[in-house]
Amino acid sequence: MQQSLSRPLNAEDEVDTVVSGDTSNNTFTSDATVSELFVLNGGQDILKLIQNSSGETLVDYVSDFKVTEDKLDLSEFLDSNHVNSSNIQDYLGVSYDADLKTNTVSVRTDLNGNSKDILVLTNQSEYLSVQDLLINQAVMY
Ligand SMILES: [Ca+2]
Ligand SMILES: [Ca+2]
Repeated sequence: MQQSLSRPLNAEDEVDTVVSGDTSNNTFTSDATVSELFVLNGGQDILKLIQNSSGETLVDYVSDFKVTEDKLDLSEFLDSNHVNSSNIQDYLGVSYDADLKTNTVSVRTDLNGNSKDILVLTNQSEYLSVQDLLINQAVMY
């Protein structure tokens, strides 16, 4: 039997809570103090990520994000006074892990600061670049 090297990340092992949508369009708002797994279950869904007053947020996960259908509302992290379509690549990053099948979204709140991971998209068959997110208008800020 052929052994697969791939070991997709099972986000249920990583989180405190699983939040499930239905097949219609859902809007989810993350709790900054809880690591959550969002299961979108189809439809055109929006996930708004929140940070608490001290700027902390626990990493959340989405098991079935589709860039052509779903949107991430990152307006709490990307200040529209500073961030625009020409410089968003300086503030937003995505890294792909081909073994875990994850795209990890990170943000930088100011250009001198370190970037921090805020969201892990699991079950991702390929790398999703910031450009891919922007072309599909999948990021709100
Ligand atoms: Ca959360
Ligand atoms: Ca849904």
